[in-house]
Amino acid sequence: MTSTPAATAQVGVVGLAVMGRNLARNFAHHGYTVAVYNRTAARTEELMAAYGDEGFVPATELADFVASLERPRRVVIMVQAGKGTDATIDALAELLEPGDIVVDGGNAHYEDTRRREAALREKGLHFFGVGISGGEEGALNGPSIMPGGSAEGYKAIGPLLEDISAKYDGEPCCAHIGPDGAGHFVKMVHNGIEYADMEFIAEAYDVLRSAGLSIEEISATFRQWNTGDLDSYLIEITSEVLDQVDAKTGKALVDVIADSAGQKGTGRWTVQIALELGVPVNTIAESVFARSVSGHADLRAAGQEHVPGPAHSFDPADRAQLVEDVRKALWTAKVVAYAQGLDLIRTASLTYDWNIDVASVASLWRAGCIIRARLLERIRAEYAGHNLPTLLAAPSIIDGIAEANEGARRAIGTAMQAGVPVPGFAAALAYLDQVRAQRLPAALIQGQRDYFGAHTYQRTDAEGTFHTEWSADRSETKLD
Ligand code: NBP
Repeated sequence: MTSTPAATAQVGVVGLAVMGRNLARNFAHHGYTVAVYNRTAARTEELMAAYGDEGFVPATELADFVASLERPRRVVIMVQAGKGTDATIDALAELLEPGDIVVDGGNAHYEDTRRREAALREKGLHFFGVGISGGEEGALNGPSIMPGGSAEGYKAIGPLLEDISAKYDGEPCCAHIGPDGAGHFVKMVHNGIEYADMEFIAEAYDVLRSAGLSIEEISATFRQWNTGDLDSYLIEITSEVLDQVDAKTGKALVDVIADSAGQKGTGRWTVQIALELGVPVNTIAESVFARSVSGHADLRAAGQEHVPGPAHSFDPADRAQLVEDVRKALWTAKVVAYAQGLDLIRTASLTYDWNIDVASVASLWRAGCIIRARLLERIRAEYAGHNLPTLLAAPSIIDGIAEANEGARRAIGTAMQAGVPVPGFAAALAYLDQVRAQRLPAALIQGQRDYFGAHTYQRTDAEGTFHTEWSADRSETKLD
């Protein structure tokens, strides 16, 4: 380009692969003039050829892109997470000026976001790590948006993000989550819960299939469940996937898809960080490990050949009862996964001083994102104005667990007896039983630790720290 373009665009998007292109169009559909730039000019040309009349200012040079933006400049980066994001930020930082706003809408690790935010703050730039959920369709028509960054910067970028976000009862599914990495952290936990939700649905399907229900019957069951408290995007698409017939073989598509589940890493990050922060998220961990087991061909081949056990199929005495019991197991497990994910967010918020409002997090997951579900409105209402130690202490959740308890236990017990793997369901139930136990066998573990490593223990009936002389006369010493 030869002449400097006039600063006419209210927002710019860098990175025009599927997500960036759709987000740019979403901004345009809301009346914004959108500057667009992509490293490889062909993508910009493709966007202009297909949708050039929607309100874009294209640029082939990053400097021209920056020059075409009104001040403070608002730039949304939608490039591959990692090196691509760093390269783009570095190039932009050379061209932007204090007060400008840089948004990373990719799936960045929140620690990277903290590092980038600190580096750009030094230059007087506002950096936002923004979690965006909803896939390509959401990016175009309204995603759930989780922005983390300065309160001052949010005043300039927040209204635009709220405009393009999904709406629930007219309320935007976008709100300022907190500073620096808070938005990307919340998006990561969203994905962790998504892993768990999907695993639970898969386990429910497997139990019903093993009990002799046809794919059509299971699809109809999910459709029915989607009219009640389990109403959610993931349940809805499950019916659609189960209904799909493979054109090549005439079989149900699910029967010809290889049973090895992939992952891109956000579920694993959730578990890694939960381990570091000491927050039990066993349902999410089991979901990540379940995908891992599915991909271990050698392990599974050896298991199929050598490991004894029941037949992975059974004949239920009462089918209708089984279906209802499985629904209760699914609901219970789902609640536990939300409780664990929100607990992780609460703990991270305290650790990093993010001051995250859990009710607000639940509110912006109500539409637009992959885990959107009817239950989230109830969760929002339960957290609003209450400092719950756990979702499991919320009155309506307590009632739900009580109502589902017997059936959920029966379904999980039946599956285990029949050799149907239900690691997610079992983890959820074990967690409930752990947190409600009056006494945990951790007392015995403390005794063992003191025996072999003199790690000491506390007593239930006295203050202080104690050690038993295990290899001598087994008398007890009080250490402080
Ligand atoms: P991709 O993750 O496939 O990335 C492709 C884009 O990154 C292209 O525009 C490419 O430019 C650009 N890029 C790369 Br690769 N390296 C670059 C570099 N060094 N400098 C500048 N640009 C570079 O795109 P996507 O699937 O649209 O996702 C974009 C972001 O959104 C990712 O972080 C992703 O994790 C996140 N996200 C995706 C989804 C989803 O459903 N796909 C959902 C939510 C979030 P080029 O054209 O020149 O190669």
